[in-house]
Amino acid sequence: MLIRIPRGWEIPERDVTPEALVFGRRAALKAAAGLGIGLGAGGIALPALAQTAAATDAAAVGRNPRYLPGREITAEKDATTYNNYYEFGTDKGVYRAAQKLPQRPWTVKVDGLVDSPREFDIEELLKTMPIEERVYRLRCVEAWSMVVPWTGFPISALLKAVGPRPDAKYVRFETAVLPAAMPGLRQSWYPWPYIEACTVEEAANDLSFLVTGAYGKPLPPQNGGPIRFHQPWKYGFKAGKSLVKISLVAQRPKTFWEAIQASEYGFWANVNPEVSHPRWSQASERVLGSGERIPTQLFNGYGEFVAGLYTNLQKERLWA
Ligand SMILES: Nc1nc2c(c(=O)[nH]1)N[C@H]1C(S)=C(S)[C@@H](COP(=O)(O)O)O[C@H]1N2
Ligand SMILES: [Mo]
Repeated sequence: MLIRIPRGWEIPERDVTPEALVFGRRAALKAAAGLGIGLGAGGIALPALAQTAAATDAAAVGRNPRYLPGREITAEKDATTYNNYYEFGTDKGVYRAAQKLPQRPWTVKVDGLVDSPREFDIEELLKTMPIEERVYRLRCVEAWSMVVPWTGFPISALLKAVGPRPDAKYVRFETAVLPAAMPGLRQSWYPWPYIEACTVEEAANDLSFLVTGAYGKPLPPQNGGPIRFHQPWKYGFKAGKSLVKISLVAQRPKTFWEAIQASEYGFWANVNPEVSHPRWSQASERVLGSGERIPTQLFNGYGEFVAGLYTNLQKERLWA
């Protein structure tokens, strides 16, 4: 017999509010998270509580217990002051310049091979998407790494809202181009806008996450605010920042780094310690903050969730 347990987004907001009135919303949500309320069948975090809080208080969002990092969370200061965001320049200190990126108003167009193409306001996404916290590892192709408590929602929830058509094979991510705020765009030899992509099948994997917050706060612009992508089993350059358009397409898009140097930065870019970058080893990584060197893991340690995506793709250059 199949007993149906309501999922998070099916818990009406009125069921949450009374406690919030008594203890204060934030305390109530924290307490609920601590008690494991908001955990549904199979230990999936229930996003309703989170969703209620999302717009006002990202700190109260429930942490998804399926994907724990097994490593210490990187200090917020380190994760928010050591960044790759070439639109603001090629050094790691772009957080200063990135403060000029306006975060509101912000809309994301979702178009291409979908039944209902439309433009979403960021506030609407924060209110309607199943917001939860994911503590993910991030492994940059440059062989440094960090662990960040992101908040956001699986991209599958957004795709469900627009209805990908059967001929949609790839998801293409486009970053904003705002010359007044982004001095790096003057480096005109780069193929702006920053484009990234994955397959529809990869996007359907629950790990594929649209990030709207970090460390319980709105996502800072230098980390790709107000909305960026992240697939933690791939090298960090696959995670397009400050997205303005997400398109479902039939052909594999030419991605930013592939256009610059295809021999070094391929389409799949799954983390693999045994496949060296042409110019350096990928066997280990430098931990942001401590500076410690630790071994890199296949699929950045997420193989149990994603290896199955690639069993029929052995002829592809899956790793770099
Ligand atoms: N638009 C855009 N997205 C980008 C980049 C960039 O330069 N521009 N750099 C990528 C790289 S190489 C990495 S490692 C991650 C870094 O994310 P973080 O700054 O939040 O650590 O962002 C990725 N997304
Ligand atoms: Mo990177």
